[in-house]
Amino acid sequence: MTAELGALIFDVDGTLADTERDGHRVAFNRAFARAGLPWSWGVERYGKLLAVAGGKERIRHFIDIHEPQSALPHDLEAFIDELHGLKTTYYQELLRSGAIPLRPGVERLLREARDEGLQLAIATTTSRQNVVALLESTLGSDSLGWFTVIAGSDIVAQKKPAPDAYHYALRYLGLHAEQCVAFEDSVNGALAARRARLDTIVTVNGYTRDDRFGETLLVVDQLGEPDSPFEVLRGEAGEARYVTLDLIRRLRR
Ligand code: XBP
Ligand code: MG
Repeated sequence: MTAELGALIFDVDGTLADTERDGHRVAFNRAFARAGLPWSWGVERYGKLLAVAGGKERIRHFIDIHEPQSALPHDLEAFIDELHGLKTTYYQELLRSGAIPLRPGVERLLREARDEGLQLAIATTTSRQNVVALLESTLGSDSLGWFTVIAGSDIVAQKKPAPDAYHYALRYLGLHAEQCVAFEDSVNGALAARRARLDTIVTVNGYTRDDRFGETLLVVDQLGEPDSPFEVLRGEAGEARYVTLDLIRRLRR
């Protein structure tokens, strides 16, 4: 028998909001310019760089491939830390300016889950401070209290595709994986959720539409709203036109 649904666990970047192309990418480029570096990550190049989870890891990967290290400061780790700190400042500025809304259906589903007494959690590769900035700028500061736990890169040992953020969230929720459903947008994220034995619903975005996600409950282009239905890319949603708790429960059976 399927365990009763107790919590929804959300990824952040690409899932709660389309933060990558017009958020993180733009902030990286502002940081590069500020640091006097002749680097600029275009939309397409950034899509390829997204295969590397984590902003600092992404910068290091870029350097490994494109930049002779001799041209950079000797203490590469400190250099990357500083550059990433700068990027985080620009990213949060962007969020606080209201530049990045939540994706369709996210607020509706969060509210439905709260109304039904389900717990909510976040499992992300970005930092808690970035999540706080996103939630405050979209749902208001009270919304921080909606989430039992925000499991971010600052508290777990390994970033996705490792399952650490999900394991941490599950421990905090006091629930088993069978009692929860994860929401992801990327291959690395879906893999992390699966490694934590979670059922997963994937909402793809421009960068991940053609990716293969392995075993999932459903792959859609968005959670959808009554007046703007989702497109089902993989799985069977029956008559449903947008993701609701009722649909999630049916998919889990
Ligand atoms: C996505 C990521 C992050 C962001 C950048 O995380 O891989 O690295 O691209 O954020 P998720 P940072 O989808 O799991 O939330 O620069 O803070 O790493
Ligand atoms: Mg993501």
